[in-house]
Amino acid sequence: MSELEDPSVKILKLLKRAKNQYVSGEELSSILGMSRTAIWKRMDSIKEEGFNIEAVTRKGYRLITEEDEYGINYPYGKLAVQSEVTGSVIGQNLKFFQEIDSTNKVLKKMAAENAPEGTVVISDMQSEGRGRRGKAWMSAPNLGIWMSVLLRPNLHPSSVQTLTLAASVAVMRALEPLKIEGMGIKWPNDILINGKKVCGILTELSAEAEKVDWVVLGIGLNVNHIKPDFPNDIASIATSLRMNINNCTGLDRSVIAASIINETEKVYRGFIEKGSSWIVEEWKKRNITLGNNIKIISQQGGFNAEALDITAEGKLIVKDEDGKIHEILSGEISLREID
Ligand code: BTX
Repeated sequence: MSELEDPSVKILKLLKRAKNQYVSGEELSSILGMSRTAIWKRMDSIKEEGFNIEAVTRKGYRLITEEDEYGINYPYGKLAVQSEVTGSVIGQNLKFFQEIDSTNKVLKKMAAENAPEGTVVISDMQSEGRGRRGKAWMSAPNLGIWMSVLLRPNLHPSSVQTLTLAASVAVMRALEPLKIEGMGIKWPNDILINGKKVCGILTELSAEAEKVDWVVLGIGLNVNHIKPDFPNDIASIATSLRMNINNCTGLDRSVIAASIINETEKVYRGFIEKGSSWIVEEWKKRNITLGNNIKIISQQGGFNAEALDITAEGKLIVKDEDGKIHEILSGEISLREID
């Protein structure tokens, strides 16, 4: 356990590890180096987040959990997420809100005020969740993961596109244990399940000419929605994890959010240590764009092309109908319907 960790998170980890068994106040106090009264006070903060803790004289404390076939259903909150975080940077500083305008907006402000690398903002709901070019991102309460991660990479601004790809790789890696069929990354970083969007990523940055100051990775993941939860205008293009798992009555958002945080740290380290070619390989293994006929839509209009490859910087290489090769940095692409 890291020295900097919140004692409430340490206690929660120990109670979870005990798996419904009692942990004595004495044991907690000797492991954590805190008085038994201090531990007792910390239990309140854990209970406040919705955890069911039983305290019995001479036995100690016990975390009472409910479990279904998809795992234990913990409450969704700061301590719940942090008690599943395994890395040492991302998620150590974590702000959790019930409701805010946009996690990206809040984290960008914190970044400008020198928040440390790895700071994470999560909200149960967003009143002004945003996608690219100011489009609205539906972020209703109780249903999804609306989260932003702050990075301060020592990179040239032109390399940020690779970081965007890295974020989609991290989300895919976190979701792979769910074994959902038909899930993949659409260039650059939407995650689709059988053609419908389950996750969108919005990367925003501040940079000087030669160096990035900060990057905010905003991740929106639909977790527990059923079809009527989506407004009419997106019901036919959106999906959730739950909708793609047979008989699923709901997944634990804390555990999934923490897995995304943990994988983001691993993939980010991989990028720093092994370079962008490693990210490109990881991305290619999971993409659903390359090899397809697609329509490139930009402000200048649209053209049909075949998606051939991506460059080391994450640009999409396409061949148009006249055989001309283009490298595309951003803009919107949509997969062309194939009869
Ligand atoms: P995007 O511009 O690719 O997608 C936006 C489009 O996706 C919308 O115009 C709409 O058609 C559709 N859409 C809206 N809400 C949803 C949804 N919940 N599920 C599926 N499709 C939807 C993608 O932008 C990037 C989204 C990032 C969202 C995160 S949430 C945390 C962070 N904070 C914030 O304000 N944005 C990011």
